[in-house]
Amino acid sequence: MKLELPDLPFGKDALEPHMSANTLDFHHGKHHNAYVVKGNELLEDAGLSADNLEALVIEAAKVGGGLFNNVGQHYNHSFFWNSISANGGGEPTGAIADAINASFGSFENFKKRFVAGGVGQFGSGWVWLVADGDTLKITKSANAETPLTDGLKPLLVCDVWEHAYYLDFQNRRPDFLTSFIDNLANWDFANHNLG
Ligand code: MN3
Repeated sequence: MKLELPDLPFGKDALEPHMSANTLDFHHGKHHNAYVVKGNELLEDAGLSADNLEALVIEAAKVGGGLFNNVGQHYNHSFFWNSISANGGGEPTGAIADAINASFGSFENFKKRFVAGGVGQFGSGWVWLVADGDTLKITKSANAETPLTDGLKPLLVCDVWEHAYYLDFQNRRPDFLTSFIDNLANWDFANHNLG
């Protein structure tokens, strides 16, 4: 299968001032696009048989190297665009709210731990809300790594590579993560993933 750059599920300026059109121009138009182009180059000779993206990520992880890095980054970014919304942020409702309270005690405690997870990811990577069976957990992953390959179900992700926030927040990664939870987190998507 070939990788395809998805359209953003919102207007490029719809997330202002929390995530600028300038950031999205670079992040989606340059960074994500580069993973798609390079990933397709490497997939041509890789002989992988997966016919959906999740299965392709798991197959590519067995190969590793540049192939996994580009396929993994395509999956992670596609998931990230759906994890943010102009109507997002604040406290969730529905099943995800109940699951967060059951696993973390309170939304405030979840938020504290999610922000700490993203801050604590040394260098480039991602912080995830995942389901491990009936329990929700916060995990972090380096570079292109993804909880999919650990048998966990991703529910929501925040990109903590510097390219995700530097134009809007400079070095203030904690502020970016707090803003992600307060203003952008797409709880409808998390509810959908929780199933
Ligand atoms: Mn990124």
